[in-house]
Amino acid sequence: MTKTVTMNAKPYEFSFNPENTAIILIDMQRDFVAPGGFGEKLGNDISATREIIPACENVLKAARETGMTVIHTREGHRPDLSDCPPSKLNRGKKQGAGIGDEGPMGRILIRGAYGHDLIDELQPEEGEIVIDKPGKGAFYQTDLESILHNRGITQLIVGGVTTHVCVQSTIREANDRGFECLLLEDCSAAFDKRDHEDSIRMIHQQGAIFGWTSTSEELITAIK
Ligand code: TIU
Repeated sequence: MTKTVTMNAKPYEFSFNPENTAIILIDMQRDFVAPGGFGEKLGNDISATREIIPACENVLKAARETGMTVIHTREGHRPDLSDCPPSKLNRGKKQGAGIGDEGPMGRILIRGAYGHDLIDELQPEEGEIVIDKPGKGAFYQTDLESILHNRGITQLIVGGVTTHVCVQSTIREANDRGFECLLLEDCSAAFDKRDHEDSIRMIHQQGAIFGWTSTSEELITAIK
């Protein structure tokens, strides 16, 4: 039985048992982190989303060595777009990023397209869970909640992109379902650094209203 560990975090220390805690990396897909993808086509500078890759790699390595549950998510849709709400489709097109349109990495945000897949550096290892999600939050219309319950997971350590959209949505969904969440500040990014910083403050304000925040270094030190 692994012991409970405690790490420095905001607004106060975060204690967890690695056996009951999952690392969840949100949407580290080429469509958000590589040139020509959905994120860039929406008019964003993707450089901040690339800067977090080394820290995410370090966390994956430490989590795998510790034997923690690792979960990856991918935002995307069926090739016939039948699971994509017209509202989402229309807004993307207005911004110049049509979900399902042909892009340099295949059809944008379509399952099976090269751009939809996870970046090379953060590919899942055998046995790790990949959740394909149609929405921003990872719980909406997925089997994530039942997978977490089946594994006895009660706490989530979260990274990925973008902090203010899919990462925050997932943390809020998880919080309402009774999971304790910690955001790794240096393993998550928004296209605009202000959105990232504001998200961090929103999550840990009011005595951890949605969860805790900390860094990859604090996590790795705690689980070593
Ligand atoms: N646009 C934006 O900031 N994010 C998304 O559309 N999806 C995710 O955050 N993954």
